[in-house]
Amino acid sequence: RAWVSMKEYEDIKLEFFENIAKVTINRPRVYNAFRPKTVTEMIDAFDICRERADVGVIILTGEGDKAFCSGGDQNVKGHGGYIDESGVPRLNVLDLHKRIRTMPKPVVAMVNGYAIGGGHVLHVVCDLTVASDNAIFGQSGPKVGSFDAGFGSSYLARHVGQKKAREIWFLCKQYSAQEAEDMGLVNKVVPLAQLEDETVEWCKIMLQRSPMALRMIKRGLNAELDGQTGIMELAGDATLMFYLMEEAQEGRKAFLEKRDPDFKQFPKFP
Ligand code: 2NE
Repeated sequence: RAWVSMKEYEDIKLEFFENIAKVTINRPRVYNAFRPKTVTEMIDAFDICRERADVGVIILTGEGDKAFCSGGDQNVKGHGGYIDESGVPRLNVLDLHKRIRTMPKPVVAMVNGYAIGGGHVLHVVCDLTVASDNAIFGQSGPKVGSFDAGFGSSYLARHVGQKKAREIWFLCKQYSAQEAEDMGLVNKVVPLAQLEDETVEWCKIMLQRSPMALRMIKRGLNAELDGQTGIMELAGDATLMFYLMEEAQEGRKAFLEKRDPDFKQFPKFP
């Protein structure tokens, strides 16, 4: 598959192939742990994917065959967060969670090994997860002095149920890909050698579906869980669709033509 680079980064790769963008965490030496710079680059990459009209689906993965992501880089963890190059402690991965959550296109986690700690949360936040049979899943926060009480716990519980989510967090055990599939944590498990083929196949199917329909489904599924922010996102897309209607255009035209709008011409559907 001829992936073409969309932009060069230090810690990640952003590539494109037939309307699919692939974001790869590229720090295999530390099992693709993220430092603030990694996350800043991922945020930039996801913003590009959102803006680019030719991107219909986004894959998030890790470099190599050992890890998807092992969470925050423990080498740079300090007081108040993960210390960036200028000495500022950051938890900017939460901003990345929000980007994935509100991305108006499907985001697929392609889990190719360990998805641990904050790396596990990344796949939890993605819309779909396709995993290789060597993938291992788990939270480790309470073992290493951390936790994610946001999407990493409440949304996890939506996938696997409250009891299982508490088990995952309280015990910090690791789960095989098969166990993860059995508990509803991943959508599909395939042999490592087939991981990208299967993930791209899923992406290609979604690319044949109506982008607006997928977008509204994602907004609706989020809205139930995301309170006023979720309703705001759903409402934003309702406004987008209204702006595409003649009825909305009539209001704008009438204003510019300095006349009363004629809304009577539009049907009132039951
Ligand atoms: C992932 C895991 C279970 C793999 O174990 P194993 O035995 O297969 O490999 P090993 O030797 O532990 O790791 C390979 C290399 O990667 C580094 C290791 O230090 C090692 O390097 P060398 O000793 O060979 O030089 N590495 C792995 N994970 C790293 C990390 N997160 N930071 C820096 N270096 C890392 C095993 O490696 C493991 O348990 N990793 C730690 C997982 C973890 O606890 N992550 C942080 C959780 S907290 C978090 O991510 C977080 C949050 O809770 C809230 C907000 C934001 C972030």
